[in-house]
Amino acid sequence: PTSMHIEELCASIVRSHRETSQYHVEEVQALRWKIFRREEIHAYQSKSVDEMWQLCAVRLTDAVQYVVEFAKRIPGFRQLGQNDQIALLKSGSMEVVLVRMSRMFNTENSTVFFDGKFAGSELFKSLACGDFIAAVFDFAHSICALRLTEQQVALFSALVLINADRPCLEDRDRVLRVRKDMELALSLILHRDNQESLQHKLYQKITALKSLCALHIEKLRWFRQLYPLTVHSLFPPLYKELFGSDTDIQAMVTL
Ligand code: 4D8
Repeated sequence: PTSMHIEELCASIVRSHRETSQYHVEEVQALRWKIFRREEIHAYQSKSVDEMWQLCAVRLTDAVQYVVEFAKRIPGFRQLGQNDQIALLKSGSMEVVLVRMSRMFNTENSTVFFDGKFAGSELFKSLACGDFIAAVFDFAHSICALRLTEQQVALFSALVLINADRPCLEDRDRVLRVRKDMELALSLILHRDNQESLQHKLYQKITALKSLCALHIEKLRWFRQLYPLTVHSLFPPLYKELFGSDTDIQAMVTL
């Protein structure tokens, strides 16, 4: 690939990221004063475990849908086989949601934009997975500490998604070729920003993302055992297909 080609690739991925972010950085800044009041936090904390899980599953699926749209606009993604597109989204969409969460995170008071206002980790108490929520908040802090630009977030997200090491890929070589372009694009951006030292730090974050997502799946298994009917009849189909163990892919095929 020529450097011109990589320039265009960068521009295209940055555009895709911008077009598939529900909120733009300036809008998020303007929303920072919106914080849940004590009574509102109490109302979330008083929800039953299954009620709060359902709400989070719905909110999370919403965020995932934007990530799917982002993936589709990554040059080369749509040219992969359908099964490989699904395999990449199954393992990568939650990771990208967690990367995107850092854009909606306020490090000053450790709150995240959720359900219309900024919420601290205590708001998620009724999920009964405090260790997972704490780890997610820690991760958001650590990404925010890198002070990434929107361009860097865009390229890093693409790199997280296009991963040739994911299980069940049919045409690993093809994914690898797309991957190589993403790596070049990220290097180009970091070089241009004079921030080459970020490269190593970003690759380290990928390890943390992987364990967070494994923990999410583990929590879902635990929840499904306790509330199989809630998962079966009230969770969004896309959520079940992405994170559940079943191999049924109806909602994914129609993405
Ligand atoms: O732009 O789509 O509005 C988190 C979910 C973010 C999970 C969402 C969530 C986001 C993970 C709801 C539940 C990150 C934004 C809002 C909803 C990502 C936790 C908080 C998006 C960025 C902030 C703002 C709970 C949006 C981790 C885990 C899920 C369970 C089902 C228990």
